[in-house]
Amino acid sequence: MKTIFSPLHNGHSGQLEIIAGEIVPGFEKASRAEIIRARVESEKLGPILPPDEHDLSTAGRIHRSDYLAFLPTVWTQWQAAGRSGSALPFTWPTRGLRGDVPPKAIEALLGYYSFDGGAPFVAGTWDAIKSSHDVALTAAALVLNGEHSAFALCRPPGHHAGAGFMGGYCYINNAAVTAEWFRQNGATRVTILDIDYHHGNGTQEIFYERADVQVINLHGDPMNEYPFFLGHADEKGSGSGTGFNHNLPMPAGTAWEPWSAALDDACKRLAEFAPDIVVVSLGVDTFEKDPISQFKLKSVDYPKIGRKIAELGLPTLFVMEGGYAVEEIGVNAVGVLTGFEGE
Ligand code: SP5
Ligand code: ZN
Repeated sequence: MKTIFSPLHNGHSGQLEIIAGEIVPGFEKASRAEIIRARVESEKLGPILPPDEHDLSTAGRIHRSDYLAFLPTVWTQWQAAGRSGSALPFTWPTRGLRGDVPPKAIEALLGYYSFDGGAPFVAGTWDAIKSSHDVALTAAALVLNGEHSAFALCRPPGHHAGAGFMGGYCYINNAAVTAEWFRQNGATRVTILDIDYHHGNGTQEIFYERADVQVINLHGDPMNEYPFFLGHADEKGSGSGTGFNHNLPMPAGTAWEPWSAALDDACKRLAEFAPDIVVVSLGVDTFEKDPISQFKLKSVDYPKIGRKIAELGLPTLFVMEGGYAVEEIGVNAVGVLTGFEGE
């Protein structure tokens, strides 16, 4: 399996975040992608190739145009306002406030275009976002052109980014862009199978009214887990999309047995939909030692996930999402891929 990777992700580093009331170094750090890349090499998964440049036209079909136009300007606006550090929001237009009037000040625009304070900007952030988007589309093109699978080693991740907002370390929804691109280029039906620990709220929102892109999520129950405000089992899609969104929330402490039973269930629903292509939102923050997550999967479980997905027998694009146990992130992420390849 080929891997697409760009070193430009390294410019998106040095962020801070607030977790449990403490300011800590960001968990979504550059070493994550570097360690996965090194493991792809040492496991001899296949060639590691740079992305081709892709324009934002497909992204523009799933994201709001004002949001996409905003992203490349954030760091310049932040500097023009005389600020340094990381560009971060601190106020949001929640219930009772005007969410329909984009303000002018950059610190307010950051809140207008986000749902949490988990998507900081530094000098290299836009180039990293764009490279991650290009990585996803370049890997997607491999699959469309006949490769059975490909690995988009995306960083930053994407599945929390909605049509008009960032959050949860995500800016452009890479997996959603590839699903839309497959639809534009000959695929009739596409499934996004999201196995990141966190619910892919952005992906769900983007395709919620559509019957051509099935979205299946396995994740921590939003009653007690981030992103909290979406991801319940009763969210099944709306309008013509009714029945094409599937949420399988699970409680803290979930280990391999119940988790894999949910994956079996997901694969059954996926096979019934019979997509032309599967996009896997591949998060490995389901790992027992993940510092911000509560599932109990072990490293030996990840190849079994890959094997199970391979049994579907469908062209498959893996798009990297979360996973914060940096020491084991390469073993776990690449474990899914080698398992898929039957090793
Ligand atoms: C792509 C992705 O995986 N994004 C995840 C963003 C999670 N941000 C909020 C994390 C809150 C963690 N709270 C747990 C406290 C652990 N002591
Ligand atoms: Zn996650």
